[in-house]
Amino acid sequence: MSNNTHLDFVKFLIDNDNFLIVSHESPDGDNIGSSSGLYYVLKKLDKEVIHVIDDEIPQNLNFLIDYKILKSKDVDLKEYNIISLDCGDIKRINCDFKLIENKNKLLNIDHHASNNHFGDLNIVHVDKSSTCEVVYDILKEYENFKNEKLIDKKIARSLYTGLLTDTGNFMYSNTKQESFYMAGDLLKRGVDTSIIINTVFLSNPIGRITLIKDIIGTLDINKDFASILMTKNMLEKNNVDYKDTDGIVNYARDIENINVGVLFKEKEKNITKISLRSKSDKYNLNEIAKLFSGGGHVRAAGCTINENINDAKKIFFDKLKENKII
Ligand SMILES: [Mn+2]
Repeated sequence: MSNNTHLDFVKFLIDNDNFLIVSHESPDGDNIGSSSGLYYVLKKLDKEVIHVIDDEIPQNLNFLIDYKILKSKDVDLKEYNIISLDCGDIKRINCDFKLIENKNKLLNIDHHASNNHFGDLNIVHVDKSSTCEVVYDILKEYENFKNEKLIDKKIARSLYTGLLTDTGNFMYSNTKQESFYMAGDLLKRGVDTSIIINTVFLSNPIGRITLIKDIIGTLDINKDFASILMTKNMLEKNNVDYKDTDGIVNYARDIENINVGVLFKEKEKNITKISLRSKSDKYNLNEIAKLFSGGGHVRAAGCTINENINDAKKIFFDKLKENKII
């Protein structure tokens, strides 16, 4: 599968006027960071741009958005190009499929190993830490091509946030030399890192902490897999929204002698979402997630099993045993 060049994308942005930015369901820092960053870029270039998310945005990422995010049903556009960010699979794009059908061109910018180049233009770099890093590279290409500055403080803040969240604050193995160069360059452009750190990581509502306490109570060890469960009842009891549960799977992963953390999330009575996180390359989580029609990266992936949470857990581990993975 071949990629378009960054310059192809830059020229497309210059030559076209109407854009619709979309990303994956359950928005995370890289999703909101890359989408809002590119939104501010397109506004700055005097393009018509709207940002569509049919999901809810996590409370700790709201500070990145100073405009109105639309729902698919509110979109009334005749001619537009869709830019899909951080989305490994066209089916995971979080908007009405009719919007995708009626587009002019679909541009696919991503870093997921599972990405099958579903766009008319594809810039997919699986070696990059985050979609924010891919967007940053494209914007640098724009700056070189036009010989003008584009990335300002606000754009830099969005991109820095996604870089931080997808690298686990530069902790994960996807953190490369280029990630630090990018961080350094964004600092030079005026990013206030303390606001980002405080807002994204150091301002947990108390309910999230009591929720984590309940979730950790379900800890179950299976060889070097540690699994935890999150039920709708726990969310209601602790007054936490499903959208504000990103990162909780790490508590299962970050245990001595454990390689993989698994969080089973009761989305609906018979819809269980599964988050997988690993701290080594012993298992390829992208391949494990694919067994259940999901995907992602080697060390971070997700999938869905349409069963109740306890059955989903059994089905998951039975399948791993069946495939001689554990
Ligand atoms: Mn990402």
